[in-house]
Amino acid sequence: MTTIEAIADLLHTAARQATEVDPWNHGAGGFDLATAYQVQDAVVARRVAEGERIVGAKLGLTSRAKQQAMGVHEPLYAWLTDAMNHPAEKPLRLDGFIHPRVEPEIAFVMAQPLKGPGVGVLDVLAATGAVAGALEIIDSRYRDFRFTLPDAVADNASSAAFVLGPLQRPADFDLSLVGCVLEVDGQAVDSAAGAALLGHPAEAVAALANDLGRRGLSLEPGWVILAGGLTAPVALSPATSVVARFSRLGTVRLLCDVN
Ligand code: OOG
Ligand code: MG
Repeated sequence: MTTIEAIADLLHTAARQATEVDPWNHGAGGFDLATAYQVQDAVVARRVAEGERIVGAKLGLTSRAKQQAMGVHEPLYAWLTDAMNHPAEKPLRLDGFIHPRVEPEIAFVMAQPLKGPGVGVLDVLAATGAVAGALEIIDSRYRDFRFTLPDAVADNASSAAFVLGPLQRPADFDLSLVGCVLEVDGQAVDSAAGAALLGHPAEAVAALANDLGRRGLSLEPGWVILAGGLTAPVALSPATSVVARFSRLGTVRLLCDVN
């Protein structure tokens, strides 16, 4: 078995068994970013082999708040599957997670295929069928949620679950000015505007389309794209209640089960 397949096995097993593993890139002997994306593909292939379906992609570390919180200062991308799509009305059971955290995001639902290179904000908006507020639940498989950029990429960028808010037409409002207030157990703990994501949330989606285009891949109609955490993430515990209130995009709620 190649190293790539062996690391993918360890990360996939860690996710399935909700156990932590040590990151590889503490010092010498790690792997580079290109190898990390190969591991990511192998991790996602294991999910697909078990019956999950790719339903979209996500950007990560696109805001300064997220980069500072994780100590990693470059964006990355990863894949979303149908099993990660958590219905808003259902309490989230935490027993399948290691150390879950939640972050507010802005989601795009593609109506047209979109393929880089050369994709810009206006191309993204023209190919978008709907936008929504969202909550992403991330759950790094690494001990203490600590990693380097290649580690996080290999781990499919901590992807675990996401909750979509009400879908809105991407009408005549500016997504960079959309405000978000994050409330945890009834207290406002953080806030941000869409511009936190590389200046404009659609700029993040354009970067994804351009990166995937270099690999011959496009964003596909129906796909959900998460543009990246707007604020620092917040740890989830049993019975935690999370509400993200967005201007223009409505409200997204997540309630964690009591056990
Ligand atoms: C890596 C995934 C980043 C985001 O929105 O920034 C991410 C992590 O922070 O664990 O999903
Ligand atoms: Mg995220």
